[in-house]
Amino acid sequence: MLKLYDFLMSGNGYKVRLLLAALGTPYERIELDITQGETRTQQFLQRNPNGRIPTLELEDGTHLSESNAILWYLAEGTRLLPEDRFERAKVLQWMFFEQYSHEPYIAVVRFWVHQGLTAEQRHQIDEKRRRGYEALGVMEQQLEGADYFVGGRYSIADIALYAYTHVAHEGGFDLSGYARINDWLARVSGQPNHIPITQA
Ligand SMILES: N[C@@H](CCC(=O)N[C@@H](CS)C(=O)NCC(=O)O)C(=O)O
Repeated sequence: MLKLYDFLMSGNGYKVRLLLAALGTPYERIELDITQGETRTQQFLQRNPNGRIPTLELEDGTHLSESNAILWYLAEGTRLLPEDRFERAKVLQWMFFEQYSHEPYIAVVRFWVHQGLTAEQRHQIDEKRRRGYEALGVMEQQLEGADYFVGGRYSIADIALYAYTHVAHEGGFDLSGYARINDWLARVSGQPNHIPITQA
């Protein structure tokens, strides 16, 4: 059986949980407390030298990390990853956007707020939020006349972007002015077998 090394509040971990639930794939979830350094033990570093969840252990004992790589691996051959060459590249485009222009601001601010801000973080937070709103602006624009991010269908691009967007308010982001994002969030949470981020 697949094993997922995870941390419940992590949106990166949630992406994988959301996809596994959508596909109805059974797996064992192993919770590691990242606030206690549990991904930095010698034992875990052998699974992922980068010391981070999510990390997926396959049936043959090999490991895969980086949430969007895991999504790609699990979605291959399913309705959640298009077959068309251009659409597949578009899925990658949005997943790279998520990692470079979205997650470093929206996810990081949420984690800071959750943990309690240090003096240095207090100094940086306005700029992080500004960049987060920039990413939300790009998403709002893309969703003009489109129900989903790629090819008019729900895909792992939506899963990757949903994970931290739907909890952006926990980092103090106000999504009330983003009508298309809100409609899209509702479409994603209305997908069959949807689970909340709080569900282990
Ligand atoms: N780019 C990675 C980011 C993974 C990541 O930052 N994981 C965090 C939790 S969301 C973590 O494990 N942090 C523990 C640590 O850095 O010690 C992905 O998409 O999977």
